[in-house]
Amino acid sequence: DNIEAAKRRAAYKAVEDHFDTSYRYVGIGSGSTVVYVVEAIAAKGRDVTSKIVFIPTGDQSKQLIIEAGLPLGSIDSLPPVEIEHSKLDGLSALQVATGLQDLGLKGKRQSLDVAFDGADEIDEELNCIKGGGACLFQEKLVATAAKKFICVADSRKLQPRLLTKWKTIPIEIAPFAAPTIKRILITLGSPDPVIRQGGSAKAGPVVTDNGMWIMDAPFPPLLLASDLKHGDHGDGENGTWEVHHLGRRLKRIVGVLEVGLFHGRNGLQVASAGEEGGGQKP
Ligand code: DER
Repeated sequence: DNIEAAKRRAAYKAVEDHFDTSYRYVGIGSGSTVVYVVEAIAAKGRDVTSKIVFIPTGDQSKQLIIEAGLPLGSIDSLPPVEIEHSKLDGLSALQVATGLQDLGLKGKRQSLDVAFDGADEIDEELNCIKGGGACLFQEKLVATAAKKFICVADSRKLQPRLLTKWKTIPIEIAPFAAPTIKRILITLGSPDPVIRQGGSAKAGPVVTDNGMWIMDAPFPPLLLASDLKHGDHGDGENGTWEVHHLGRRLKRIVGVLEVGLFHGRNGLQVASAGEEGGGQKP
């Protein structure tokens, strides 16, 4: 039908524009759209794909890579980065960790050449809500480990601001902390956070690939640059500022593993600080 056709077109375009045969490590996301990304890459033939390691973002993504005959890697098998210990002489932990002292390693934070993934909602600044498929932790781990994060989505996902059509922020949490996290989210203005249930697929909560639960927290729509006087927060695209700071506030709740807010172009710089996924044109 035309939605599947739109997903496929978006996926083939993303691969055409952002996949390069010189790449060595490629992240593969989760969901139904990324299936077409794998199809488009596999179509390039084994002489291309056999030289590349494909990094999954969960069990579905892993199956996708295996079934497409692509070489399977894993995020914990990537080459390590080394630091010359002499560079730390006389510096405090805070000075090095906050980059006050450039260790010349920033460019080495991303070990993947590119990561392709879907999203549940995207705004015009390429901020995304992710986690509809309950894979957001490994998706963000891989997205922030990639030099380029390509979000692939059909036009249904594009909204003027986040939380327009997709009403909740998926949050991956430690099951034991669920009541406490729910209480805190309510005090932060989320009217009715719910633990995602398996429904007919599984009695009780959905258990993620990491043995965690998903709490879906409804919030009012996020703001965009157009909602605020430019520069209110003094760092360019305000919408991204909103997403970034809401994401960090939610991430700080004890028991939260990861939050399903990825932020856009601005985020690319922040992503290089290893905080959140950045985004390229879908
Ligand atoms: O969980 C996620 O963020 C996935 O990327 C997913 O929600 C996208 O799913 P779709 O491609 O099937 O719409």
